[in-house]
Amino acid sequence: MKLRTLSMAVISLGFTLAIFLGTAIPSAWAKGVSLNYANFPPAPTFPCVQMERWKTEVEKRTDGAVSVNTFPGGTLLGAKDMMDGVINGQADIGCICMAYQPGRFMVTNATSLPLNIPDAKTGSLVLLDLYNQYQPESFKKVKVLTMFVSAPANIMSKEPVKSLADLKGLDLRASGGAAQILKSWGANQVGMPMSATPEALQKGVVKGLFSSLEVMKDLKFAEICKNVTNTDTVIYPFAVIMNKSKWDGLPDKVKKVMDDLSVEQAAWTGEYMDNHVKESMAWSKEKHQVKVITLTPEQKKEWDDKLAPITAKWIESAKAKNLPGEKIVDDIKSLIKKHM
Ligand code: 3IO
Repeated sequence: MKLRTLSMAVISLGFTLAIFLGTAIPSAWAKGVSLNYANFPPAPTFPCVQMERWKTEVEKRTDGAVSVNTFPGGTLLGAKDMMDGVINGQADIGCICMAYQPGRFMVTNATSLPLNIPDAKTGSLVLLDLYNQYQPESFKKVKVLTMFVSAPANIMSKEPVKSLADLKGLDLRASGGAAQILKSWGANQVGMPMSATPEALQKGVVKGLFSSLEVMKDLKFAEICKNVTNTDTVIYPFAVIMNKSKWDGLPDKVKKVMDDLSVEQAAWTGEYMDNHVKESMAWSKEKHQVKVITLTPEQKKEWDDKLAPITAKWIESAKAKNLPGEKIVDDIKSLIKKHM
């Protein structure tokens, strides 16, 4: 009798467990998640190319349980609304260019000081490391999915820029750290996001721009800007951010897929960028007879010397905001060595 009661108990416990497991731990990805991902520039540009790559990888690695709906070209959020739009939940994910709100992202924008980041792959890994090391206050309201940078900026212009004299008072478009560089060289720097630049160039509001050269092809700037002056100066830093409560609500397995992608995505985007700049310039020379101007070593020194005060000034302004300015700059320099 006793034995029978016991076996009954074991069997019913088994049933209960089976039902419990069946409902509480269903197949790993059972709950479908749909995410809206906003981006500000047009679809052919690198921030959007990396967005499509991230979408493909996430959907693949979650067996389709996560679907990502991408919105390039500012169709969901524009360049300057991106950060707050994601915080407010207007989009689940967004891609921001930190240069468009330089005061807001002090620590990470230090990567756009003239510290000679050699290429986008190195820069992307430096930026992501710096972010992880400092966990800046400015990103506390969001989940950072990855970060990456543009290739070093060069001058694209309608008229050739062969000297600082040619640059004097010239209306060129740039933002953030890159804008400080243009000012130091005596250009008339005009600030606006990349997404507003095609129209400004078309209308003649600006006579050129200062950014990475893949836009010569992706935004067809080679049709208007027939000249490139190689300066290889500073990068533009970017971040991909997610709404915090949306992130908190994701299954752990999904979170792991996204966290595991973070560094890989930064490296992938940097590498894509570096290769694409070469492609873009080959295309620009061949299809649009774009001329490349290289500074002489004497000129390069003259131009670089003008930039010397920028970092010192930034360190002071960082200190004024209670940030360890010197340490941040030193850390960026060591991170460059680490990833080069
Ligand atoms: C950039 C921004 C959007 C699309 C393509 C791009 N290539 C380089 C940048 C950097 C940037 O944000 C800018 O404004 O120059």
